[in-house]
Amino acid sequence: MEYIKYRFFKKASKCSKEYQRLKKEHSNDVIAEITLGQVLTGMKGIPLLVTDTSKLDPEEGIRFKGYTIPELQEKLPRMNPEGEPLPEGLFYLMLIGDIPSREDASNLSKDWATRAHVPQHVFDVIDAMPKNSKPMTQFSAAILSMATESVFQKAYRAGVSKQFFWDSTYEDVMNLIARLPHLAAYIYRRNFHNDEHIEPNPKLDWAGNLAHMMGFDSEDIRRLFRMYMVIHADHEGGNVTAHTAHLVGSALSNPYYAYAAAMAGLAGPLHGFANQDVIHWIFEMMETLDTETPTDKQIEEYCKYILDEGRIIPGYGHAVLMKTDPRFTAQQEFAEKYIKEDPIINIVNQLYRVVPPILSEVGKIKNPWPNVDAYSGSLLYHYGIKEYSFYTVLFGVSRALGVLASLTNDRIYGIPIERPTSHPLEWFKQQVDPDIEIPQDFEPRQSGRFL
Ligand code: AMX
Repeated sequence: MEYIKYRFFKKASKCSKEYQRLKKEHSNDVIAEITLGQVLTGMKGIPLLVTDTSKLDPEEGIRFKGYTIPELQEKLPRMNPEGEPLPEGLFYLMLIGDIPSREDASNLSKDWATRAHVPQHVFDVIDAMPKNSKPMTQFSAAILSMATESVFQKAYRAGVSKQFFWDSTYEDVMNLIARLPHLAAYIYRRNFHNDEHIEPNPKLDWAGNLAHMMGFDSEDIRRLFRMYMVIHADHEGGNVTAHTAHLVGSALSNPYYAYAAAMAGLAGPLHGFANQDVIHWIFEMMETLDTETPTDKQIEEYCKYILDEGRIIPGYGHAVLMKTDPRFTAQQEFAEKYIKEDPIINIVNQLYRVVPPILSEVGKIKNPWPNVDAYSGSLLYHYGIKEYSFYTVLFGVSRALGVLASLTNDRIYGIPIERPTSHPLEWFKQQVDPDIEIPQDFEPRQSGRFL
């Protein structure tokens, strides 16, 4: 067993024993109460999932294994001293729980390079789709079609014991992460560069190789990609992508199935689609206002018009966060450090001044502050990746790091199939107002009686 896998096994099997002990000794202890409001607003704030890779604090933002983004920028290994941390280092941290050495990160790069071969039939599946298929449609279909390679599925069919499920899951997870850059770059070159594909360079790091296969070889873009891949990698377990992968994985579907399903969730406008939607929205605003340099007043009026139309302002608000997203701040600092002047970045900064007071006035919006997506598109656009319908695919490549590290944990912990209980709306009415009149044809069912 190679040493990173062995280190994971040693660390995770201790946690697995603790998981099983808690289950055995404390299953009947009450840990939380839930309100009807939480049920009716998307299960917000109910502690329902075990996720060890990262934790989101509403005021402070994300911590990966306890480390904030600025702490990671200081501690994680880099390619060169003035550059950005390597996503390989963050994956190691999320998987094993310790800050890796430069050598550990570099060994992960090499390991992924040896696993990066994408079978031809996956490219054939992509090529069979019309060119106007959305990049996220092609990306999730390609991941699904790669399930032919699942080591877990073969091990399961061969009758491997439950206690070893983590082993073949680990292999799938490493293979899948290793192949995502090639898939993403293939879709990018297919849609936007006349199918002129670029072979991987196994000597490059994971993010650098993705940039290379997309056709970008400058150190500036490699630095941007390393930063982008680190800050988008995980956002605890309840977001749509992470929760979907966990849910589908809990049925013992193989990691390719679980991640393809998660990518269908990431493609939604309230989630990862915002990564591309922000730039689309800015262009739509410039076109409507008939100017590339709108004033604060014009932006304010446009935002009010959008809200009056019952539409959302993408890149603003969050289901958990209540402050400016530290991932937004990390990107803003990146821009301040490396980019002198850019018209779209100027507008993004202008929106940061103008939008929060307007959203605050609406009242019902819990968080008027920007999230990660408010900035990311402007950086990609600045460096020449102007095809914004592709941006969510980059988000998907990055998010695999956290979500698939979690899936490997799920398998070593032996987390069971997820199966919450549902009730008709009338049942909920009864819980809060028992005197309410029940419709004649309504027969309540006992909770948890049927699978
Ligand atoms: N623009 C307009 N309306 C907004 C809004 C925004 N940016 N943010 C929230 N609202 C509205 C909601 O649509 C909801 O309206 P409703 O009661 O009429 O249905 C109301 O305000 C209350 O919403 P909330 O409790 O503050 O947020 P939520 O948990 O329901 O939704 C989120 C969170 C992110 C989906 C929402 O803020 C939003 O739609 N933001 C814009 C899209 C976006 O940027 N998504 C990316 C999030 C980060 C990510 O996953 N990548």
